[in-house]
Amino acid sequence: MAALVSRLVWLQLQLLVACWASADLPSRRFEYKYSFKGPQLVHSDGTIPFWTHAGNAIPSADQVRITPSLKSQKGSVWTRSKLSFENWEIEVTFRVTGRGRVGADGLAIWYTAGQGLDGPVFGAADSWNGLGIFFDSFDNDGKKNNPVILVVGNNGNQLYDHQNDGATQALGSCLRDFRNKPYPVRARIIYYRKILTVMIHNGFTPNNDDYELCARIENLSLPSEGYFGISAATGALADDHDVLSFLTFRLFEPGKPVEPADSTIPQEEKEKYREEYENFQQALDKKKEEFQKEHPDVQGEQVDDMFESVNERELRQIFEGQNRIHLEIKQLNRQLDMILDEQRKYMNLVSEEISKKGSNVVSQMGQLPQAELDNVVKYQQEVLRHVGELKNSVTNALSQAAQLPGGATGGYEMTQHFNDIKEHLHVVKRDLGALVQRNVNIEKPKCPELPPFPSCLSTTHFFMFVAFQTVLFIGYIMYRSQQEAAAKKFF
Ligand code: MAN
Ligand code: CA
Ligand code: CA
Repeated sequence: MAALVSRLVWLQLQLLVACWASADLPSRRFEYKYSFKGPQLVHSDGTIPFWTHAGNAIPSADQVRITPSLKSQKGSVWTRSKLSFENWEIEVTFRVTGRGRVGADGLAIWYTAGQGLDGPVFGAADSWNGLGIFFDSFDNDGKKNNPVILVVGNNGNQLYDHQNDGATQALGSCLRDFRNKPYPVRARIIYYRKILTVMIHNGFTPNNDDYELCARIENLSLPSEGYFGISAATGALADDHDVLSFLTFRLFEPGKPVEPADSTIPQEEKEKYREEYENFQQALDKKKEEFQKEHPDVQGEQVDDMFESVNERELRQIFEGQNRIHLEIKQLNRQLDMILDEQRKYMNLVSEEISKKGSNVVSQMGQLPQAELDNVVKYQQEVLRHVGELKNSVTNALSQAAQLPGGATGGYEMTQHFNDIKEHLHVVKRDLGALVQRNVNIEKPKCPELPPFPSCLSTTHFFMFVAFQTVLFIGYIMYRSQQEAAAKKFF
């Protein structure tokens, strides 16, 4: 009993400690405007969304080669806009690779008041205002203390001592060999409550948790607004300096609510829409330029107005077309529902009559064998099943039409949806064809007169009606697609 009580107390204590520890942890929010990562890191024109690159940097789909392993190269990548987060965390994943036992010169991660697009400090500007974290591969001062990781602050007035590997200028450092590792190396840099913490994942494992502390600097004041950047350089010796991802998170004090950003939309979706929007804008700008070239007399603002209205008209047309399709499919669905209902009533009547008149009907049917009677019933059931399938198919088409994107969210997706609807209608048509074929093929037993039925839609009329509707609808869809295509060509 005593053991149980002490165990309970121990558990409660642990829980308290855990609560207290987690209460002190900041919450983080991913900031896509200050981040990049594969697998679609670049736009089709080779630029990185929200970032600028300079010098010998080569962005590609899954990484940015800040420098290739050629002599005297310099490259850098900078956020296009300044950020003003009081607290932040970044996670940079990179590889430094070279064939030599010794490589050069290294890579730097920056948070500075201005973009240091070019310069002598690992490919970026000297006299920076802010923070530089240097992954210095080459031992310029010959003290056998490289590769090394240095944290160097600057208020905009200091020049970096490259010849001495900044030996007297570092706020903190750690010796780490980050070259030629089996997995990418990762740096996690946290700036929280004026404390800078640099954690390094040495790239020996793919494991997410293998970070080690490199440096911790307290009371560090950084510019309230700044750019993130990453740069690299080579000299007489050279390495490839490749950055796979740069992820930025804004940190929020515990208890303080995370500002409601547009975070309810998944990141990939936002990226996709943004990219589509940017592509759309680019195409529009190009058209405007072409138009301006052809009509130099028209004022720039007038051109803007003109193209804006074209843009809006396209959106309205897409929206209206979509609405019409939606309504037409709805109508078709309603009609199918009615037909299905009539068919069911008819079947019920048949079976009721048969059971009512029993042997009487069978005898009325004269020589009609039981097997053939079964055939008639089976055939009717099959008709019902097929109509049911048809209805499902139309319902699917209807739901697909309802999901059509509501704005300029991509011609490609729009075409896909239309294709899907066409596909469904194709199935409807094929089923109808098969049904009609069966109708012809089945050798109809000579039925004796059945009790009189209420006058309702005949099967042939029904098929003709549905086929007519389908053909009408397919025609309409094709007409719409052509119209859309023509509208797009206009852009
Ligand atoms: C040369 C110079 C140095 C550089 C080394 C290693 O000595 O370009 O600045 O650090 O090569 O690349
Ligand atoms: Ca060096
Ligand atoms: Ca050195």
